[in-house]
Amino acid sequence: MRDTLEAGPMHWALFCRVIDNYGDLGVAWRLASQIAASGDTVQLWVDAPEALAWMAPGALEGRWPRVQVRPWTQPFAADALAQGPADVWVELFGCDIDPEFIAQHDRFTPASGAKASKNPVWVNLEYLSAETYVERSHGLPSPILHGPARGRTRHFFFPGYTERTGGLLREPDLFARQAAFDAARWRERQRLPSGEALRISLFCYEPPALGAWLDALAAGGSGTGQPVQLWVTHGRAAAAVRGHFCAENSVTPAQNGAQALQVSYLPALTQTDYDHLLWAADLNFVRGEDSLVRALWAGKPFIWNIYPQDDGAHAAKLDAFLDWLEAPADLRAFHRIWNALATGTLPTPDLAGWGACVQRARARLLAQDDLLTQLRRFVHLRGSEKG
Ligand code: TRH
Repeated sequence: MRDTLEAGPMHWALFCRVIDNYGDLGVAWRLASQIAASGDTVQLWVDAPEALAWMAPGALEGRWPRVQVRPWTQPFAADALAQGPADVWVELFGCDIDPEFIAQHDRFTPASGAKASKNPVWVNLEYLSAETYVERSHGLPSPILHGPARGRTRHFFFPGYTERTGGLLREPDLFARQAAFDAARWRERQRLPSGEALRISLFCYEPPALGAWLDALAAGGSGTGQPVQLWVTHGRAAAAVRGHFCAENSVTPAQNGAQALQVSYLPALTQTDYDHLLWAADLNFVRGEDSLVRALWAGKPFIWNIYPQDDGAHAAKLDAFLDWLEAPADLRAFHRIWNALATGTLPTPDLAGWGACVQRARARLLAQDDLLTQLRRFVHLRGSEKG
């Protein structure tokens, strides 16, 4: 690899396969846009980029400086190296770089005098977890023994919550933007109701406890003595809430501000506005991976709907996260019921106590470098080892 510090901006190739939902693409886009904002160039290869149309308007049309989103098709694009070979290859979430991309790289002959990375740093960026294997596995090499990449080595890079992991994505201006954020104006722009209320954002799968929780809110049971404004995100969360209120025997929520629960259905927000939603609410319900991180940065009390895995592996993952969070007993109990790992009545939210817990966790995270800073350092180190 060329000396990245001396040679100026680097060129990155990111690979992402969308499994379902928005998290894979959401993380890929955050990483790509942060790399580009730092002055490097990025090619993001993704098999289903359509959701970027609302997540990051302009991204698909090439209106984002230094980021090129390319469809990851079969056969693979013949002109993958039109912008020159990449210095860094990143596979997101265990996907495999297209063999044709590697073959094109190996066939590439730089124009005379041009510097070309014959030996890019190859990173596999893994899923986020607070489990202990993450610290053990972060940074490990994995030599490739077969196929067109035989002889190369890729390295595992694990995001995480502790110093011995790769950290979390966090853009440099995040807290300055948060401090300048005007929640009342944002709510007005989104046409959300005004008035004093407990404001709750809801982004979830289909938690079995959802129906009983909605009915309790509609019956005046927020536990805080305040009426509730529930802001429901588009997609599965909206379908689940609508489905519940259409069902017989559910308590009808308010059509106006007079009742205990007012429900607002949101359009698909940009990633930036999704952050704003989390900053404007008093209590956030998040899911998956990326919105969890954003809820931590928002510093508000939150409940996490973990992505359920067929083998039940999500139970240990949730416990590890709650341990790291140092979650109090009632917050743990809420999580276990919300994630169908226990049954019973959901505890009344302790907004002050849960919020303080999140803020302490955020302070611990802020003592560590963000993911891109760490990834860059990692890439540079691997590059200098190659010489
Ligand atoms: O959509 P998710 O459930 O994604 C999940 C997880 O990432 C999980 O780990 C993965 O294995 C699985 O998909 C396949 O939740 P997540 O991770 O929070 O991603 C949602 C993204 O969508 C996030 O980047 C925020 C963004 N978003 C918006 O931009 N606008 C919106 O209106 C909403 C609701 C979300």
